[in-house]
Amino acid sequence: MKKTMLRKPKGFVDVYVHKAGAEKDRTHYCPGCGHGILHKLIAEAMEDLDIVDDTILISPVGCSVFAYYYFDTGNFQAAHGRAPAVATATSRANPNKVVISYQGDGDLAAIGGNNIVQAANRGENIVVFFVNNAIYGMTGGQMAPTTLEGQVTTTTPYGRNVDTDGYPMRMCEVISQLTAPTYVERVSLHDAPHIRKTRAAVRKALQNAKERKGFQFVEVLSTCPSGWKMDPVKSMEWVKEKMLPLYPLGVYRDKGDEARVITRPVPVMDPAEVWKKLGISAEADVDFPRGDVADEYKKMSIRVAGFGGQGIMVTGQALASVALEYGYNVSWLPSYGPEMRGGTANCSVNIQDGTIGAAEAVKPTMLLAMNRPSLEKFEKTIVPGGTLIYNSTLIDIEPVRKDIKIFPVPITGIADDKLGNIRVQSLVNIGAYAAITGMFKVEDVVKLLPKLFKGKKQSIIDLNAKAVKAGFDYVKENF
Ligand SMILES: Cc1ncc(C[n+]2csc(CCOP(=O)(O)OP(=O)(O)O)c2C)c(N)n1
Repeated sequence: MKKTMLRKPKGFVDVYVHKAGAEKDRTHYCPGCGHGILHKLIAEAMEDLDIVDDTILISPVGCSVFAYYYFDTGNFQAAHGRAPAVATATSRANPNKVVISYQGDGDLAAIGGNNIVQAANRGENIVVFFVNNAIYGMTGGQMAPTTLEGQVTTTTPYGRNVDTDGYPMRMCEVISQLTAPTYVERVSLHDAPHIRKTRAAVRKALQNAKERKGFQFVEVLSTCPSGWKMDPVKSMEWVKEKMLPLYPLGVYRDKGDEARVITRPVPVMDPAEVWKKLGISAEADVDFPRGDVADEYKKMSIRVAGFGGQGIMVTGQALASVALEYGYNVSWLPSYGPEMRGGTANCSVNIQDGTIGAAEAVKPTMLLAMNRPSLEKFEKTIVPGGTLIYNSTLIDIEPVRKDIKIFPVPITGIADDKLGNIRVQSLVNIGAYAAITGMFKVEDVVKLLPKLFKGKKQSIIDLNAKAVKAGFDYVKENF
């Protein structure tokens, strides 16, 4: 006797672990939701095409956000609407993988509208499964670009009015206007025969992807009983009666045998290769031997903050550039206020051996505050035991922290009164930093100035050399 065994397809993990300790044998989707059906069709197809271990699924924001609970594939979580961009990078870096971008209509057609059009236009080697349930499901039923005319949602309580809310967007029609896409089809999940057609479309798209045949787009008309405030059976009928006339099913593009296998150069990951192509010498121009640096200054996370025009960014860049020559790993991350000059500006610099994780100095080991608002804003963020250097020329208040080392240095005064040029404040900062941390030697910084100020007059380089020394000497003489 023939035995039928019911089991999960291999594209799914065995146990759905929703939260630590909460293992479930069912999904988080609402009863009657189309996502579960489509998930299953994809999981089965992946097993049959033998691509489970070769697939990376990008799950975006929306009800599909938890796709990683279910699929036994690689997974990246993408910001709302950005799955096609993440899929692009994933596919380019892993040209032998099948990359799936699984998106809802809010995600794909609203916030991610441009992302999807650009990825389609580039003909990325990705499969897009576009679940069109005519509503934002996850957030409780707001209007989506695909919401029907007259359809009541929480944001269109009187029904979608095309004059104020625009017309429902037909994404298959939009995507198939572009030249690059290989395969574009609209299918539906409203009854068994159509689920079978959806099954075929899913397989075709994944087969094409397995053969690296460019951009595959399958729009799946789906149900959202919770968002639509209908029971599952009524939802199925609603798709048939209301959605089908507006969103005709069928193949919108099939290049068939004409489809080209798309191969692209893999991005070069080796910096030495990139430098070679750009004609930059991979060798450091100057290689400074390190001096003795106290343990507390061996792993620096620095926030430099002040007014725009105070040399905040140059200070950060100089810190990172000099440290690089001592063989540290460095990062520099600028953050500009709305104005170029006079507004607030700050940057984060990391200097350390080993890998730098976050570039932003959220909890800095050192704050270099060039004006009062910066001190007031960032003093509290310094780690206990950290260091504060502040510009005592402009800051007329006392720092409040008692658990940090504090160095008031009249940076503006040294630059302006002593050296006669307020624009050299940045290098005064570097001198003070060198004296406090022992990380840089003044003569090394001076050696590097022609590189830091490439193309500038010798007199400017000389003045900055004086500035480094002045900052260094001030700290040495006063602390
Ligand atoms: C940047 C950003 N904006 C808004 C949200 C809120 N948000 C979460 S899901 C969602 C809509 C998702 O709708 P859709 O893509 O249609 O997927 P569905 O839930 O219907 O499957 C929104 C607006 C968010 N998470 N991130």
